[in-house]
Amino acid sequence: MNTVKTLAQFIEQQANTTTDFILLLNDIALSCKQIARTVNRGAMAGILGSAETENIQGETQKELDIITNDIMVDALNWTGRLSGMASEEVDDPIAIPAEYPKGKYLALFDPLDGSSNIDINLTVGTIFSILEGRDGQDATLEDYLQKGTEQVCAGFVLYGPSTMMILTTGQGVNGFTLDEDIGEFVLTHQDMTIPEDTAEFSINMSNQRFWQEPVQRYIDECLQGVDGTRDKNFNMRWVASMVAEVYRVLTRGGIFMYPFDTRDPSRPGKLRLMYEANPMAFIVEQAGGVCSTGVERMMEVTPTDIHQRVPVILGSKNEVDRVVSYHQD
Ligand code: P6P
Repeated sequence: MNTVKTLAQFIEQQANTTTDFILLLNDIALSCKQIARTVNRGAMAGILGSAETENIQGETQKELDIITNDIMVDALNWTGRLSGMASEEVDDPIAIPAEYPKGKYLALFDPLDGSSNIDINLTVGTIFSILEGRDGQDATLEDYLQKGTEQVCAGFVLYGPSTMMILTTGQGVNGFTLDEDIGEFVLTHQDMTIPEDTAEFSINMSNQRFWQEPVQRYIDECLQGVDGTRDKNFNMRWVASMVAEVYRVLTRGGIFMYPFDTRDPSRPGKLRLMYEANPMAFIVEQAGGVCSTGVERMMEVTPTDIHQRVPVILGSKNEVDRVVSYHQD
């Protein structure tokens, strides 16, 4: 008999998961279901376009960036599971209001990654990372600045042709598809693994003149195809939505890069360590892939700021290892 296994049932059966953790994951899943409905209504809800405000990154916020951030904060701050939160859309860490109990976890998230794609109706998503905080007390800024290796859970939700949650708790990577008839994320992609080889790269080619030599060399070799040293032709994809790129890598392999950019050394990359690169690194490594800055394993980077940026090179092991070796040459 084909028994449907919901997210909660699956996580409950995993080793070392506490009731509090299962309930936290349920809270996150609920907020993402709400976000899915909101995103799906798009223009009909009159929520597309710019909010005429900027986040700490100096990026113009979309209406939906703010709406989805508020959905997550309101779904999580009263539950007693968290010691604090951090969001791409909020400059400082978000304290749990004094009237609510505090728990032991920290939730860090990008509530709507790829939101520049919203107005053109392309896949966007929510990325989240769970750390252990100061049980029962308000988290300090220091509590957030933990290496990616300290994550107890990482996931992302895709708002695309179907709504999916991709999740790891350190016991492999599993994919859950939202069954809107029952309102549950159900297990559809068990033990996802990334092929070690690929012939597909993802990078924003318009930045080529700002890349460092190792990335220039790697992409040049891909573009030379069978006429060059790689002896095979490559395909290219660039969706400009990290969640969509990473999901493609999980399903058919590939290498995704947003590398070091020489334009502004104070901004070593575009993507953020704490709530984009680290959660994706945890997932990619758990699926047999590799995630590096080019010179360091992503999850070993010592954080200095909750919004810090890092160069990101992730995906099929043999291709990422090759790019890392070029950085060592
Ligand atoms: P560009 C979306 O804004 C994002 O943070 C990632 O999801 C995506 O991979 C990247 O930026 C796209 O950047 O420079 O191509 O618009």
